[in-house]
Amino acid sequence: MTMNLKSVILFGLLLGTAFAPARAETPEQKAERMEWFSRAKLGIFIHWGIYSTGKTSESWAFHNGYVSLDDYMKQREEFTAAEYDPALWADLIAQSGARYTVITTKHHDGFALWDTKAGDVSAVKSSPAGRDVIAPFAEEVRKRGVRLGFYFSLIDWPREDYTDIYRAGPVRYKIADEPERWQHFVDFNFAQLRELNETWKPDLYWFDGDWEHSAEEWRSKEIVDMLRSTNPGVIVNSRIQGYGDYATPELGVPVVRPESEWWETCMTINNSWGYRLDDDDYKSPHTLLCMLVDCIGLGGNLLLDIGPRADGTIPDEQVAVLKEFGRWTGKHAEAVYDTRAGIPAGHVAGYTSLSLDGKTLYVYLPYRPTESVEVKGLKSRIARVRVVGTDRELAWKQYNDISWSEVPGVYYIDVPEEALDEQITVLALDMEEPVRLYRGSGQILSFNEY
Ligand code: H79
Repeated sequence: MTMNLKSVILFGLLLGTAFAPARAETPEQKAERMEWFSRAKLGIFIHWGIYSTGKTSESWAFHNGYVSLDDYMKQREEFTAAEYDPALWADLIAQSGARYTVITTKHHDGFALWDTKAGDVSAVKSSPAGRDVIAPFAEEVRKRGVRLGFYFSLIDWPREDYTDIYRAGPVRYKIADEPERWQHFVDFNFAQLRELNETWKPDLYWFDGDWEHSAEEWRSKEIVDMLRSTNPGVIVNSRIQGYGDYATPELGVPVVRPESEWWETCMTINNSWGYRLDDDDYKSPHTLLCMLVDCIGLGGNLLLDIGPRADGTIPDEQVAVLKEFGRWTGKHAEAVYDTRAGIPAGHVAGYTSLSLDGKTLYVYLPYRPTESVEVKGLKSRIARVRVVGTDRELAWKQYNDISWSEVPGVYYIDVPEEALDEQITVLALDMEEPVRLYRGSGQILSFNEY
């Protein structure tokens, strides 16, 4: 039988459909899936585990040889969760203005905070807490409309079937020599992730430790496909060797906008991820709020970390920061959520963002201005200047608005003392049209050119 061109094409199409992988997402579909994340701006990260005794760092303490694995793991005897009040945690998170939270379900030490059936090391089986501490947290968080994220370490250093090349001392084994041993570990990781995914269908996964293995070794693509198969809207951070949705710069706000449209800076509240007895070097609410508006202005989110103690109490300093975040984000909600990246640096001294329609320029002032705030290079005319979170309007003047020059006049906005917020004052510059900027180096007149 001969096939004409039409039937060859038809046959090819049928074959293609049958064997094509799950259809790739269009950019529009991804944007829709990322929508809540884009508007969230603030998330609260929680590092809680057996290291929350405050005596060692999370996992790295034994990995780097500061304590033995045995001594490190002994801390599990102090993981009581005796004062753990998940409703209070969720209240604090919701009150801070965060729209999502990410909790460590398991760090690199392998201690699982939920009732895993896949392994023996968990809050239920190996600590005096004797219960699943993720379940009630998930419930309380969702009751308050806050999105739920799970931190999950791909690495599980203590396990005998795990291996990596960065360990001090001899490598446990090579995957090429013992592929079944590695497969055993991969099966374990899949089993734990399946439990988390099927029980809670979290809104986000925050993987960590991907640098120790390739996508092929972790089976990154299969992990993400597996999670999506029953939890299609889930968002995945970048630390899964190329299969994530958004970038995760750690401990530093970028200086220029990251290439990735979606990103989040994760940040410690002092100098540690987990609770530490010897770290009282807390960043001030002002410093941390500056980081938040810096992220907002560059089009990203801030994931601010707290470290509760092993008994479940949250140190007063951390509570105070969350409360002050709540006051500030509540008052300035208009300039926090539903904004997009601002204008480039150089137009005004301060961080900036834009309303989604581009017609309001938000200027965040991390200082107390003297007399006025200067805004230059703004071609769109200002119609009104408001102090966000108050009913105050501000007067301004414009100088050098010259008819023959393409350089727009410079605005000087009066900011009286009474208008100031204790932390960061936000001005809303309502414009007659979406923002247009002058980005030149000044008009040079032909008759005085040098
Ligand atoms: O959970 C917290 C930390 O324990 C964990 N991520 C946060 C959220 C973390 N700690 N360090 N890191 C992530 C990055 C570590 C990178 C390094 Fe390396 C590992 C530097 C040295 C070993 C990668 C691998 C770069 C060089 C070798």
